[in-house]
Amino acid sequence: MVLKEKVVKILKAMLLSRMVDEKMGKLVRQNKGATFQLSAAGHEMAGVVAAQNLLSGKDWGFPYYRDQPFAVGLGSDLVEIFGAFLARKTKYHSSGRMMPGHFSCKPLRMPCQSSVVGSQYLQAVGLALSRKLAGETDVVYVSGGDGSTSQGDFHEALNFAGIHQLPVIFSIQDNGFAISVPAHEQTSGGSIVSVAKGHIGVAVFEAEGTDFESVDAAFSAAVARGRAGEGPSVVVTKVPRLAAHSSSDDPLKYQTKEQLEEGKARDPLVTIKAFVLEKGFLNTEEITQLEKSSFQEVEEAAAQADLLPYPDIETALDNVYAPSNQEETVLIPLSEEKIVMMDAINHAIDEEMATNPGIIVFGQDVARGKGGVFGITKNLTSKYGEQRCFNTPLAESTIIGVSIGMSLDGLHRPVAEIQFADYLWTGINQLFNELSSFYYRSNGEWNCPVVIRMPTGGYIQGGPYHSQNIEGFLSHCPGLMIAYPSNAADAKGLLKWAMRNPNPVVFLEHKALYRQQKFSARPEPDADYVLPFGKAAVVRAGTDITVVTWGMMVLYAVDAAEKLAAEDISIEVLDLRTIIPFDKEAILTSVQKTGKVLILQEAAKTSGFGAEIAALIAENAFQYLDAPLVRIGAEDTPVPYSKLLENRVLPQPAQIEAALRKLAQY
Ligand SMILES: Cc1ncc(C[n+]2csc(CCOP(=O)(O)OP(=O)(O)O)c2C)c(N)n1
Ligand SMILES: [Mg+2]
Repeated sequence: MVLKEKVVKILKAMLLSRMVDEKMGKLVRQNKGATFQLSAAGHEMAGVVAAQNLLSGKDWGFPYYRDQPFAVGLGSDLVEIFGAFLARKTKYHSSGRMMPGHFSCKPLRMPCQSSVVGSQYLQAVGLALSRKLAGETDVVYVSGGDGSTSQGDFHEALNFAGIHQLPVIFSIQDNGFAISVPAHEQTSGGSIVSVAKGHIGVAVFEAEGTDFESVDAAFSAAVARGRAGEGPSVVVTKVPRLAAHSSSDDPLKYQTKEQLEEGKARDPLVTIKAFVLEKGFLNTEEITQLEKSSFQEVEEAAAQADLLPYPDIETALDNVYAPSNQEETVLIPLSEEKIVMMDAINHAIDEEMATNPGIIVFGQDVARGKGGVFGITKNLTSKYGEQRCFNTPLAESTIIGVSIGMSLDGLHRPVAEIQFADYLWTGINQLFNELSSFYYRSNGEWNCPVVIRMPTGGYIQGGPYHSQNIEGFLSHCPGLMIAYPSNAADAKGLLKWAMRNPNPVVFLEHKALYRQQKFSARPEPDADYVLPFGKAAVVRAGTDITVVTWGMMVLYAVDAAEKLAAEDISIEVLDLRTIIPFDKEAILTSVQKTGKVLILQEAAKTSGFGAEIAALIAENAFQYLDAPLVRIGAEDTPVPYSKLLENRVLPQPAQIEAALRKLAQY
């Protein structure tokens, strides 16, 4: 594109974005259906010039909430932008689910943005890895403010992008404030530039956000570098924030009038117009004409958006989970010989990798001969190559954030490992705030088929940090699916279903069951066997008491039931197999039959998943109960290391038997 054409396009997009902001500000002040605005005034040049250096529809963008100029510069429909601002039914930008300024548009390759400052970086990096693995030459743009660079995810993303030399352009729009916090309280040294330069393999460019040539030079160099496969870049652009942080903020609480005036003197619209005049690309009259037509365009878009319908109320419940078409298949054992659960899990992944080239395994220590600290992914690297089973840095947020990004273009299905469920917490934001709700908050536009495997559970003297059971926490996160198998056959079938379904799954694997022979080892199902989530198994039928349980506790329940059968107490053991969704019908049917129930969980008792089951029964089967329901869980303490102490805390067989006897006598 010749320079004149490019600069005029940039001026037009900058004008449009500014006028959209001004119109939105008016609508908020007039109370015209909009309650909140994040103005991008002052940031226009950084976002628009970046967009103009990309190939719209080919390259990818993760613009943050103040990067409307990027979204406009890339070609977003203004009616849709106003529609999202007014929380109307729109095709893109979430259809009333996200607050204004959260962009999402599949044709423009802009995945749905969350409100969490800084979590976009790892997702952009994951997507860039997916594109690179697929041999594509797209580049991935991701933006954020100066405040966002304080987040660990930003630094994790630079590290990962550097290791893999990914085509990512990190655009940092440095306006010197994060709401009210000034740069010197935010970043050691006052700027992220020197820190970013410390990342080997990452190029750093600095630009003045009011100087077209400086911004354009930075982005064109960064894009060229990414396109040529030379690796990631950071572009730090100094920009003024000409408006308040948001429509709820008053900058006079933390800035003087003089400081605000100083900012206004650095208006990029003034400098771009001066540049256009100086170069003779347009004369004053032509600029005025362009301003008039842009104003008209913005007014018309706002008026059209106001005619859009509101979302239908009942759609609030739609798109929590993407539909899965994987039906249950018949279990045909490969032979009579039993295999242990860890081998069943390995075989499930191996078989899916063999048939689906999109499956990529990664995590800490998972590659090559080690195959994770439990050896579950052993030899997958030698079989499928370094690109399909690789180690990640020791960073859980990276593992989950990268998984999200990798899943977004539909080419890859990450099957990631978190080394111990106890260490999920350093990555929990990417799971809880990002992965689980991607489908819902984009109103079904983007889905993330990601499986995250986690060894879990106690009884192995793992102490407080290798014994946790976290299914109760995870069950309180709409959008996630959770499996917690008790035996090899279920583990294989459930994991294969998980790897073929379109939703994010947490797959909990009890460490004490990996090699368990007596109960958990089973004849191996053949490669076609899949077990859909949400179907409990009646492990043992009975008539006097129902035990509802899952994971390792299934073994204890079956042992207790066998023992008590000799005392003429007939116990039905229900293995939930999956926590979300869980089989409500099977629980209620069994409780109706027996009239007595023990809910048995390994996790600490208070607010565990057992409490949810108790509530289900109390709400729906109270009239069938012949005794108060009983719950057993661990003590409400962390799990201590000493076997003596661990036994005191975790549920024990004698305790379970005693509770069942007491229930039988009630
Ligand atoms: C993780 C997180 N913490 C806090 C917030 C609330 N918050 C929203 S924007 C913001 C300031 C961000 O500043 P910066 O990254 O510099 O971007 P700017 O708004 O200045 O463009 C804060 C604290 C949030 N959204 N996410
Ligand atoms: Mg800022």
